Amino acid sequence: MASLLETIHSPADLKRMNLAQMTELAEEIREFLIQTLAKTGGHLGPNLGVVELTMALHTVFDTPQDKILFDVSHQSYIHKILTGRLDRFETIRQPGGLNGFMLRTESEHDAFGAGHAGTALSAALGIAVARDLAGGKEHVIAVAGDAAFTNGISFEALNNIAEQTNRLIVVLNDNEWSIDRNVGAIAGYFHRIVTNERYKNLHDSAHRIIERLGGKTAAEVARRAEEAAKSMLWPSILFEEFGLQYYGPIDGHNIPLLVESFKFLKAENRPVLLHVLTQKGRGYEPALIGQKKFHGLGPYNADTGETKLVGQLTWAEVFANTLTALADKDERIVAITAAMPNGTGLDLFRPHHPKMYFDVGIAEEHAVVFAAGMATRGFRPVCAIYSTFLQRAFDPIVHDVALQKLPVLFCMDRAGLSGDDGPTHHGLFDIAYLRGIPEMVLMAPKDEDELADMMATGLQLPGPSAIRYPRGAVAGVVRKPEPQIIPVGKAEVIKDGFDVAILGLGPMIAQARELAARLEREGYSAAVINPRFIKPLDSEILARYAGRVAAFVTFEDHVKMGGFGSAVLEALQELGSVVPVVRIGWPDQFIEHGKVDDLRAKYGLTVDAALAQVVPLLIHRQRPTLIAS
Ligand SMILES: Cc1ncc(C[n+]2csc(CCOP(=O)(O)OP(=O)(O)O)c2C)c(N)n1
Repeated sequence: MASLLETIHSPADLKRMNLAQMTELAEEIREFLIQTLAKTGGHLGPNLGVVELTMALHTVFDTPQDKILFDVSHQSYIHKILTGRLDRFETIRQPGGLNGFMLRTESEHDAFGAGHAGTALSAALGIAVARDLAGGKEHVIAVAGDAAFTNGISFEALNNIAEQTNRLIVVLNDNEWSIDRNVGAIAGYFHRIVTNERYKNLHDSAHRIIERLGGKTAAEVARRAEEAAKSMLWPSILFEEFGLQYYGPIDGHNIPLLVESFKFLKAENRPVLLHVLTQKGRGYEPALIGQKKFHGLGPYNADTGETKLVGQLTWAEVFANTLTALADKDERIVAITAAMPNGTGLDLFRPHHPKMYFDVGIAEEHAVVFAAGMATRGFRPVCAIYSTFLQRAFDPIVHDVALQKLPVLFCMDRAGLSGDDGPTHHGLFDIAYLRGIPEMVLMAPKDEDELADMMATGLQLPGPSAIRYPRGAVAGVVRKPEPQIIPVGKAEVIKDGFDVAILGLGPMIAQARELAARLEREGYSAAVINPRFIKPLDSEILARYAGRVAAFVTFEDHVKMGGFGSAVLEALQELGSVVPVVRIGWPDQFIEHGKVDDLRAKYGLTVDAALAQVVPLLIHRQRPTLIAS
């Protein structure tokens, strides 16, 4: 580790530094991030863009008294480094280590946790109003990216800020990128401000002021920088109409300018917005060339930026290729993403059907209502939204899609534990929130071939349907040349048996097969069932096995409460069955970040755990070996 960085144990150590030291520290932080994240993976690009911005914030403001909130908070790594977590930083996103997002339980400097976009302004306003009510003096600062302003919540907050408080600082961290290029009218508006000639002139003159500062006294530096900061005032009709005084846009890599701007803004007695221009991936060529890739990634070669090739297709890729092929034959199919073309795989669909592809920005609610609108006009919209982000759109799914029986297909990637990203990103609730919605058909494929079948099936249903599938690589099974329509509500019996029936939802069919093999080695006869449908559930099959087996076992990568196992229990109860059900799934608590296999072992989502629970229930079934002896 380099020398200046080693001296940082708290923001006080940063505050002692002069400009030259801060400039050097910024470079050390960049190098440290590049080298460390090469081993751990993480959000490199966004963090390289906010090194100076975060340093300036911690120079001017005093956390934990002052509250700094980061939208999404994937760009809070420098904040973590500067607030006493440098010594643990190499554990970021590692099991038992620092979380990749802000976490209130991790540090008193983390004023508000996040992982989903668009929350910073609302939360900051809540904190500011609480301060006002308590008569406090602390400053509240919300740092939000340009793409966060494509999110409705940010605008709901903007609509409310000026009415509620006189003291709130919003920092618009504008790098023109979401994960992909930022989209929509807001992105266009920011772009017009930045490319405006008048801004350029102001910007150049401010730069000249700052550049001429070399060799001047500290007081002179401060005075001239403040002059520069004030000259950065350029009206933005949009924010002014919301009652926020707009400043900027300023160079987000110019430390004295940032520091002086914050000093100046901190004395303002009205809500303000500072528009800061930053470069995502700054200081690291591979991240500047590969903006999308370096938004967030696994380990890479620090020298070249190369990552290991996965080889095997991912679920997202199979989804996108299948959708492309289906859309080749059906011109009613449209694909919708909420700012996740890369993660959902839809960037593979886009070149084939550019007119049928829609990136609506980080706007899941809008995406779903927009899909509903298209469906009323005969289109077959496919909303590709991660399980965790679709949580945002619960009401549109109920009110706009299902209630009107509209044929929208929801393809939920990252359904199940997401691993390193942690609780903000685990997709563990979708069954619970979709299962109770009338009209909904809810499916989970055991492999990629079945994913294609389910997509084809969902796309010919008269109403809404949803498919959940996990993150990562598929198993690599042989695919049929054409997807087949699956009869709705029909499970697949993979293997018959009479002592126990094991239902493995989606790819957890692997655990079901393994449990069956283990039980058979013990002398029991185990049926393996691929449920395919969580809703409607195949109660015929359940009834058949209820009359035969001594126990059911369900495996699901979802919380147990309200999940697939619960659905099986309810169905059995309605059938009048009292056959016990061993439910294997996630407990009623938030699951930390970590490696999927480790966490499954820790929380009992294993074949061993299932075996231990089911064997006592089979006690009355005599094993063949016992009969023989
Ligand atoms: C509700 C929600 N939808 C999607 C995402 C996925 N996501 C994470 S960061 C990001 C882009 C953020 O862009 P911006 O706010 O401009 O910050 P930057 O990464 O450019 O610094 C997206 C779409 C999310 N975190 N939350």
